[in-house]
Amino acid sequence: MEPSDAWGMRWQSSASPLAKRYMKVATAKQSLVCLAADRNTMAGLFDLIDDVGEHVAALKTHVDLVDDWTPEAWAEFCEAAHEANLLIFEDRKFADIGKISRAQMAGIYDIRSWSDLVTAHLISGPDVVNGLQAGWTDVGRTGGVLLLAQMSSRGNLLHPAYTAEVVGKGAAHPGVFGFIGNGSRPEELKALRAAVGEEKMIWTPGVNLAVGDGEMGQRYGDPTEAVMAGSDCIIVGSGIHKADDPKQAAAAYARASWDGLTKRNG
Ligand code: 5BU
Repeated sequence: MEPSDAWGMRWQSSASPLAKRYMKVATAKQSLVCLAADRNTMAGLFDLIDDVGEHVAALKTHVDLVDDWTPEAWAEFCEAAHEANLLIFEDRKFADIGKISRAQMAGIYDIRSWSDLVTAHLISGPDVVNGLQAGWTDVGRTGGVLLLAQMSSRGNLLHPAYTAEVVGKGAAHPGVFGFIGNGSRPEELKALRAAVGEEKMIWTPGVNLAVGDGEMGQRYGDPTEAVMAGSDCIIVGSGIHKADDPKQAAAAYARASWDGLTKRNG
């Protein structure tokens, strides 16, 4: 299948090479799954790529939660991710002023040198996006920012008026790849898609085949429903990395997400 057939308006209206890269990978693997690789050892992370790389389109990291992190091991890990044809997305949730966000793209983790995508809150104003883009430019790379328009956690303070402002400011910015939406609430996602329009991506955490409340305030919605409501990518962590058989689980999430895209188009 061609990406244009699978993605319809998402593909046609996209002016972003990065979004097109994601859509191509997702089509090739028939998977709209981003694995939240929340394991705290390098060995655990390498095992995950080996096990599930073929069934997921992107890899979301929290680089600062790995106990035995070294720059060398991380470089190898990113290499393994590239070999498995995965986009790399650091969920750093930047939120500072522009120049500090730029500086935070460097530092010990040097996120600018290996990430394709990062998350940011727009709470400090639009310059956070310019700062992050400057970070990638500093090392001759390009990347995209996913702005947090909604969150999956209960009691979060990203109320509808805030969401509307984030979408209004972010939708026109070329450095913004898209928005994080709440995967646990299809009705919120539908409203978000209506506000965002067709061009930008919506990626959604808070998704699990076991719908309901998760640990410590996390909430989960159904993967197929999230995609039908407008999500372009379901972000799944423990549903895959804590499963008895992560490979089988990743394949099940891939199927559920692809089914959602087919139904959304049909
Ligand atoms: P889980 O194990 O599928 O619950 O992991 C969810 C991941 O998505 C985890 O890495 C969170 O940091 C991330 N996340 C989230 O759960 N909710 C949000 O609103 C945002 C990110 Br933004």
